[in-house]
Amino acid sequence: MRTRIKEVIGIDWFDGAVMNCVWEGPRVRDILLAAGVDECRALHDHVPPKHVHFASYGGKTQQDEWYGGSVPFSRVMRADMDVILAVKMNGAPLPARYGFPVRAIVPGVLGARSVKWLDRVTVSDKESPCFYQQRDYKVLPAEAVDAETADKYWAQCPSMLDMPINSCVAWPTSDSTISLPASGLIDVRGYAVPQGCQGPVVRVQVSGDAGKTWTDACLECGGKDASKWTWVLWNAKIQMERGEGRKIFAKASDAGGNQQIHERSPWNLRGVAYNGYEAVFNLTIV
Ligand SMILES: Nc1nc2c(c(=O)[nH]1)N[C@H]1C(S)=C(S)[C@@H](COP(=O)(O)O)O[C@H]1N2
Ligand SMILES: [Mo]
Repeated sequence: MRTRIKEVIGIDWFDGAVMNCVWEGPRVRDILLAAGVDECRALHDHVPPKHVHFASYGGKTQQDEWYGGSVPFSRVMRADMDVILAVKMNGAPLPARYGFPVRAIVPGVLGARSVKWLDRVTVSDKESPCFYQQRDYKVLPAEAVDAETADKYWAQCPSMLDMPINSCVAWPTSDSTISLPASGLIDVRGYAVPQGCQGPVVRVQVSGDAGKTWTDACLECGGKDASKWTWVLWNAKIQMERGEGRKIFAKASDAGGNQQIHERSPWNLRGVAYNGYEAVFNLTIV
């Protein structure tokens, strides 16, 4: 958002803020049931639980005394949402920096809710009071242009949960120069992720002529047989012409019928939830 539209308050993630690996651990649902949180009773309670908080009181964070986040209780209690407390990553104990000994994993949801170094789970009628739930990770309206004008919107805007459908081109890269092969076809490779829990990605279309024509990419792993949570890696050969300032568009669709719809997403102050399909820009082809 900063690179393509205008300045934001946020870190430059570029195309790399994504995690795809094998997580293992019990469902939070089963832990809550074992702890006596009864789904039926919960539904009829005077103050029904609405949120499940994950917290790590191990140390201060930049903006708060601890780190925490919450997700809807109804999501956690659905076995098919796979909200787990992970104790293994890719078959081995969690590495320290990824949350050893235990962390929450909320697939399909922004990473901020997957609390690392977890030491408390709380069922509550309110969202987590942590700074990162209340005053961060929200898509603010365009009127919020700096910290001051944003102030009144934090309480009004919903906390982010499901991430939007997205695709990224890993090769070729923006601002680079490549030579056109004799075939006239450029090899393009990337990944795509579905919207929240509505995966898998079922189609990726690529354009080398600013959207006039689209070519279907080949889904290398994943496709309709993929788990709904995983990314798909894809490749395509597309016709492009020599010249400067060339662009590549990549547009994903998922099983839930979601598709990237904007060339560039509408701007927001924190620069979050960007999923424009303009994937490569300022490419020189010689
Ligand atoms: N305890 C703790 N958990 C945390 C954070 C943190 O600062 N402290 N950062 C969150 C954010 S914002 C993200 S994006 C993910 C990053 O997870 P990763 O390190 O496995 O990529 O961890 C989440 N869990
Ligand atoms: Mo994050």
